[in-house]
This record gives sequence, structure tokens and C-alpha cells, in this order.
Amino acid sequence: MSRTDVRQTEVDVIVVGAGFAGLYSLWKLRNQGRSVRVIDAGAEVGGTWFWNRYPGARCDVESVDYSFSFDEQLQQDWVWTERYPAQPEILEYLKHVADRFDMRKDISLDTRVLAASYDENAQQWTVETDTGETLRSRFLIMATGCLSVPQVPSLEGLDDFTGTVLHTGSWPSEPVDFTGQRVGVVGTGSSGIQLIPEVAKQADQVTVLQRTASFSVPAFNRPLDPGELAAVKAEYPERRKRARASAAGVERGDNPQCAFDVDAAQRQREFDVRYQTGGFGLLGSYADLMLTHEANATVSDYVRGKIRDYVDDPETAEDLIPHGYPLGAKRICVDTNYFQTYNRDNVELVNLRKTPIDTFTATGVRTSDGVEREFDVICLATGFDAMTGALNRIDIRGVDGVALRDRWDAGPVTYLGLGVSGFPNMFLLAGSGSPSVLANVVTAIEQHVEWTADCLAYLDDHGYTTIEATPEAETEWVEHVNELAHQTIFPNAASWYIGANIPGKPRIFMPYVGGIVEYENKCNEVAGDGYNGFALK
Ligand code: N01
Repeated sequence: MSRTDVRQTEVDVIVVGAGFAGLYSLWKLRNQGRSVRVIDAGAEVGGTWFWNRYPGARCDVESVDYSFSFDEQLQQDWVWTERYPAQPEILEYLKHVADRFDMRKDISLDTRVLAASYDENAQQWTVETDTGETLRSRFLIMATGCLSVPQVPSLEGLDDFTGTVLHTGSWPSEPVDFTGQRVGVVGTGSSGIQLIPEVAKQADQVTVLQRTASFSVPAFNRPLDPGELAAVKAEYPERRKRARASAAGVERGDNPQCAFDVDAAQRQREFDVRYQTGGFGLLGSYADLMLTHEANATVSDYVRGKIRDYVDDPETAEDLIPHGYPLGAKRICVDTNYFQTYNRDNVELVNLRKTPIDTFTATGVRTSDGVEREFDVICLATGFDAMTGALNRIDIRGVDGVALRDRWDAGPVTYLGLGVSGFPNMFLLAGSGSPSVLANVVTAIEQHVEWTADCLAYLDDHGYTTIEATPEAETEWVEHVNELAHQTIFPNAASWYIGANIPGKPRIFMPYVGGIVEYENKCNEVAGDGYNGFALK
């Protein structure tokens, strides 16, 4: 059938997105006896892990935790090879999950959802796709990911560049060979910090165009030895329970003390141990690191000192040291040899705060000091239109044809990150107002999917056909999310958490900072109270 033929399909639930959230939704809802169709624009399942296949792409949560817990045999059978999983391994895992649970028959790949509209009379969603297929369902689940719409900033002259332009968030499916190439990289967030050391190993010359320096800590990635993996597997269910009962969705051994409960020498020891362990654990050193600037300065200064230690050239080191925002207020990066890469002869750092980009040219870039640099390839590691981007790109219309993007023109409003008033029977997974991106997102996703599945079962059991967040509950939740955020120093950075990376995007702190366990308790309380704050009909 050609892509322009119109086909109509009816299922119980349409799920948009075939990443972690979409796949688990399919498994869970199918096991409830529902017919489900998952739709994804990618040519393969995997979501983020399908598109972000740039060299060096690796998760910053440990593999044994960044994985599904819903099937004991799956977690016993799957063998992770490294402490932090690389993108190809995560993608293989998700493909395995899709095959193992015979999911593919209910997944439409290479299919983009263009629009979704709610018919109040029929109490149904109609979803239009770019293949010509139109689907109808009672429930619509948006598993569209928080970081799935690559952001290409408007960069003067970039269109004139005659070489290759790549974006980390939509990397080509064939490996890119940088041998003999002169490469410019824009962006030094998590993606840039992972990409740069790998490209530097291959390319003739790498020029990093840095606007804002990032706080980054080493991953100390390594192969997982079989004994270690066996020990995790021996107590997997307990480990998962502990993760779910934590704030970060992963065990981090958070220290309940505050930074100034101890003296400087003890703080140094605590930071040393955690830093040497690698990864996010450093953020768990003291309970108030994200609560006061004074406490945060202790860990920020510690990491600044490490950057000075790594980088041979003192001027380059100073340019790489972040200032002006607290560590953690932008997601801390986890790297492998990032700062050491600047000791290579073929890597140059351009500090755009000192010499901003004047313009890109046909052959490269010119900075404000008149210096021209020539590139064969420009890699944009410039991030994403986070949390709302994917939803706002779909023409989602609820009751009375109101568009979600209009409802959200002053910023996203949700109840529990899960529901939006005026959009009955639509569930957002890992959405704005949920802890998703501030936690191990797989833990967050599992909680969301389970809550949603339980909710659908409740509706059936009690003879309801629709559920919709009330405007009052939604307003209260958004206020609560913001109030909590403003009790911390998270909002003190121009981060994607507040939409600051997208020109014109409303500045609203989007994620829930209260942590997984608090959030889940609240969700369970709402459910236990007959879905208080939702209107059920
Ligand atoms: O994007 P970012 P990302 N001129 O928005 C720069 C997750 N993730 O893709 O800060 C010059 O963090 C921008 O500079 P500035 C993770 O949650 C996880 O790196 O705006 N520069 C910044 O340096 C992460 O937080 C993993 O001044 C421009 C960079 O581009 C999130 O995804 C790996 C510019 C964007 O950084 C996003 O990370 C990768 C311009 N016009 C990603 N516009 C892991 O699991 C933007 N920049 C490890």
C-alpha cells in the first residue's frame, strides 16, 4: 500500500514513541488484554538511543540500573558489558526487548504522528500519521521523550558552509569517518563532552567553539566483571526496590549531612572518595548542595580544581572552568578523558565569551577577533527543545479543538506531569512536572507506566470511560513544582530545565525536583483517593 493511501485502524491505546517508555507501555497494556499500537518516526525502536548514535554516546547512569525491572528473567539473562553502557549496547538491549516480548507486530516504525485530536462525542482520539494511516483509540499515551527534538540554533552564515553539518541528536546511521578531517564542534554539554574526545582521536584537527563551560566529572567507565554482575543479579529485585524508594531513582548512597556540618578536610575526603568512584555520586556528598549557594560552592570549587589539574595549558584550563552557575543546576556531565583531550596537539578551544562567532562562512568560521578557521565538518552538539518540544510539534487538540501548544503558550501545565485539563484520556510519560529528567529516567518511566496502567484498570473496574485532570489540580501542581524548584538553586542556571536554551520559550522550571519517592507517594495518594484531582466520567 502506498504511503498516501488512507487506512483506518482502531485500537484501545495508541502510544507515540518506541523508546523505553513506549516499549514498556506496550508490554504493560497488552498484558491487560488491550489492543495497542506504538508509533515511532525512527527506523528502529530505541527512541533517544536510536537517534543519538554519535561517537562516544554513552549513558551517564550505570547499565545495571538503566534497564527494565519488569521481567526478572530479562534482567537475569541480559549481560551488560560495561559499567556505563554505550549507545550501541543500549540500542541492542531495546531491540532485544522488542523481539523477546514479540512487540514488533504492534509497532509502526518510520511513521511520524502529525496530529491527534479528541472527539468528545465518540470519546476517542484520532491520530494522523505521515504514512496516510489514521488511527482511533480510547487512550493516547505520549511517550515522546524529553530530549528528542534536536535544537539547531540560528547561527549566522551556517547555511553558507559548504562542508558537512551534523547534529549529535540526529546522527547519520552510517559511521562518520573523521580521518584527515578538520572538525568544528559547537556545544559543550553532555553530548559535546562525549563526542569531542572520540573525534579528536581520529580527526586531523578539532576546534571546540565553547560558549559556556560545563561541570563534568569522570565516569571511570570500565568493563563489568562477571562476579560483579552476578552479585547485582543475585539481589536485583531488592536493588530495584531501593532505587524506586530513592530520590534519584538509583542508589547513590546519599549523605544526609550538610556541607558545613563537617570541616574542610572532611569535605575534601568525602569529595575525593565520591569523585574517584566516578559519575553522579558526587552530587550525593551533602544534602544541601542544591539548596544553598554556599554549600554548592564547596563542590563547584572542588571540580574546578580538578579541571586545573587535568589541563596542561593554564589559559585553556581557565577557559574550561565553569562560572556563573552552580554545579548541578545544569545537568552535570559525566565524561571519559574530556579535559585531558585539550592536552592534545590537534585540539583547540575557542572561548566564545572572549571571541564570539562573527559568522560561519563557506569554508569554516570567523570569530570576532577576525581569525578564520577552516572546517570540513561542523558538529552541532547544541541540545534539544526539551520536555515540550516533541509534544508541541504534533498538532494535539483536545476538547473544543483547543491546541495543546496554545494551552502551553505560557509554559507547560500538567497535573503530576501525567495529565492535562481539556485533554481527556491523554497521558504524558516522563512529562513536564514529573521527576523524569532529574532521576534515572528508566525508573521514572516504569513508575509512570505502572500508574497509568493501574489507572486504566480502575476506570474499567468502576465503569468510567474518561479521565481528565481538573484545571484546579493542574494549577496547584504547577505551583507546587515551581515552589519546590525555587526552594533549591536549580533555577539559577540558563538550562534546558527552564527552557532557556530555546529563544522565546517560556521560562518555567519544568521537572519536579522532589525526587522519585516523594513523587510516587503523591501519585499513589491521588490514585488511592479515587484519582483525586482528575474528573472521571
Ligand atoms: O545539550 P545541552 P546536550 N552558540 O543543551 C551550546 C542528556 N544527555 O545535547 O550553554 C554556541 O546540554 C550550549 O551553550 P550554552 C542530558 O540530560 C545525556 O549536550 O547555551 N553554543 C551548550 O554548551 C543533557 O543535559 C547524555 O551557552 C551554543 C550546548 O550547545 C541533555 O541530554 C549524553 C549555541 C548544548 O548543551 C542535553 O545535552 C548526551 C549557540 N548558538 C545528552 N546554542 C548521557 O547520558 C547552544 N550552544 C551522558
